[in-house]
Amino acid sequence: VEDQDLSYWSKLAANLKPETRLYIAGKFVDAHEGGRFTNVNPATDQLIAEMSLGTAKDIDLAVTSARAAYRSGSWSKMAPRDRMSVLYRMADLIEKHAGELALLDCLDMGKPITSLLTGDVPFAALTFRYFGETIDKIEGAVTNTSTDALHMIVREPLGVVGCITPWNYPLMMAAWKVAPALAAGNSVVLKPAEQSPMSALLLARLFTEAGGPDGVFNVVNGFGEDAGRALASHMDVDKISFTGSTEVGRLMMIYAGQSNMKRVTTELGGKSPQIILDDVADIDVAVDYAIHGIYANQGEVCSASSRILVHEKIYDQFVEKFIKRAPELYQPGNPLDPQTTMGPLVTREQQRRVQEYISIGNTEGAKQALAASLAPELSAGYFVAPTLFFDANPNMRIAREEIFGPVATIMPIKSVDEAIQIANDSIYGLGAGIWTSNLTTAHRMVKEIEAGMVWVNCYDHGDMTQPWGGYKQSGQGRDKCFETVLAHTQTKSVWIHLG
Ligand code: TXE
Repeated sequence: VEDQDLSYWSKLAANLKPETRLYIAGKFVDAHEGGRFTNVNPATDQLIAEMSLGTAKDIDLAVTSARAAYRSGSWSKMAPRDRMSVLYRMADLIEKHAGELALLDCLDMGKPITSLLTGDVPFAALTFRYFGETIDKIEGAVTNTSTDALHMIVREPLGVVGCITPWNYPLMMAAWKVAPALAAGNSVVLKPAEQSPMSALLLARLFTEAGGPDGVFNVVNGFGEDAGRALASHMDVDKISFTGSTEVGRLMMIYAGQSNMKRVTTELGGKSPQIILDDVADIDVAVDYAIHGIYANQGEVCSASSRILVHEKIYDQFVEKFIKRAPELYQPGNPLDPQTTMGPLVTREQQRRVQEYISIGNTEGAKQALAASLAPELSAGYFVAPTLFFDANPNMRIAREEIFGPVATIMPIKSVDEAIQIANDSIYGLGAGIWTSNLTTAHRMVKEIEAGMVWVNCYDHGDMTQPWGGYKQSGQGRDKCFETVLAHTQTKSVWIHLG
C-alpha cells in the first residue's frame, strides 16, 4: 500500500463499508438503545457513517463481559507463551491490514495517509509486539525472611481496565492503552473518542482473529460525558487509563474517587518548549525540528513544541529560516493524497478554537507570519494553514495555553537561566527540547527542566522503552515502557509459615 496513489485511496474511500456497531463479548452488536451518531470526514465535511451510540447500559454490558472473561481465566490464566503468541499475531495482523487501518484513521480525523502508513500503523504493531515480549518478563520475588517463613511477592493482573482514548492518534493511542493492559492479563473495555470511532473496532476484531478469547477486548463507542463517564465511574472497573485533555483528566480522578477508587493513569495536555541556544551546532537542523515539533499531525500532538525559545544572538536568523523553511515541509492538502504533509483539524469546533487563538495572538500583539491562504478545493474541510507568531512574550495566552493546532510561538531569550524559568513557568510538564553543543549546559538544563521527557539535540525521538508521560498537570503514570505493564498489575504478598 505504500506505493499507491491518490486515485487508489480515493476509490477505496468511496467503497468503504466500515463496521459501525459496538464490539462486546467477541461480537459486533448494536447499541442497547439503538442510538446512532454521525461520523464526519473533516477533510470534506461529508458523512462517513452512522455509528452505534453506546451509552451507560452498553458500558455495563461490556464491563460484565470483560469481568466474566477475566474470571473465566481464558486470558488472565493463559500460559504466558500462549498469550505472547496472540499479541505477536495481533501485530502481524495490524501489518496485514495496514491499508484499511490507515484509511479508517485518515477519514476519521484527517491525518495524511502517508503519516499513518509510516507512523501510526507500524507503531501500533510495534506496541503489541513490545508488550507481547514483556509477558514472560513480569516477575515476582522471594524476599529475605527468617528461615521459618517463605515470603513471595506475586504479581497479578488488576481485572478489568477501562481505556479512554483521544482522536489525534486513534489507532496508536488505542494500542498504547490496550496492549499493556492485555499483556498483564487484564480484560479491557475501550471507549474511543467519538471523533474517531472506526479503527478501534477493527483492532478488536483482529484480537479475536489472533486467537484472543471473547470478552477480553471490548469496544464501546459513544460520547465522553455519557459512555466515557459511565466507564470511569463504573464500580467494577479496576483501572482507567486515559489520554486526553487536562480538564477531562481531572474528571477521571473525581469519578474514581466518587465510585470505587479505581486506579487512574492520565496522559494530558502540554505546552512544551524547545530551547535553541546560541551555541547550537547546526541551526538548520534545529529549525527543521522546531517546524516538525509544531506542525506535524496538524499540531494536534500532546508533546507539540508550541513554545520555541530562541537565544537573542541567533533569534532573527532563526525566525527568518523558520518562515522560509516551514512551507517547504508542511502544506495543507487532501489527506488521501500520499504527497500531503498536513491534513485538516479534527472537527469544525477544533478549527474554530484554533482560529480563535490566532485572533488572540494578533490582539496580544505578537507578530504573525506564514498563514498562507488555503487552496479553494480545501474550503469545505476544517483546514488551518501553518501559522507562526514571533516576538511573543511568555505572558501571552498563545504562549501559555494549549492550542492543539498548527500555531507556533517563538520568543527570544537572553540566557540559559531565563530559558529554564520560562520553560518551567507552566501548569504543564510533558516534553522539552534543548539545543546546545555544550555538554555541561545540556546536563544542567536536563536536571532543571520540569518535564517527563527531555530531548537534547533532537525532538520527539524515542522507542518503546521510553516512558511517555508528564510532570505536573500533564498527567501521571506513563505509556510505552516496561513500567507500564507493571502498572497494570498488583502485588500479592504470600507469607508461608514454615515453623
Ligand atoms: O478532549 P477530551 P477533546 C486536548 C487538546 C484539545 C482539547 C480538547 O488541547 O484541544 O484537549 O479535545 C472522553 N468522562 N487534548 O475535547 O474531551 C472523550 O470522549 C469520560 C490533548 O477531544 O479530553 C474522548 O474519548 N470521558 C490530548 C477522550 O475523553 C470523557 C488529546 C478525550 O477527549 C469525558 C486530545 C467525560 N466527562 C485532546 N469527556 C493529548 N493528551 O494528546 C470527554 N471524554
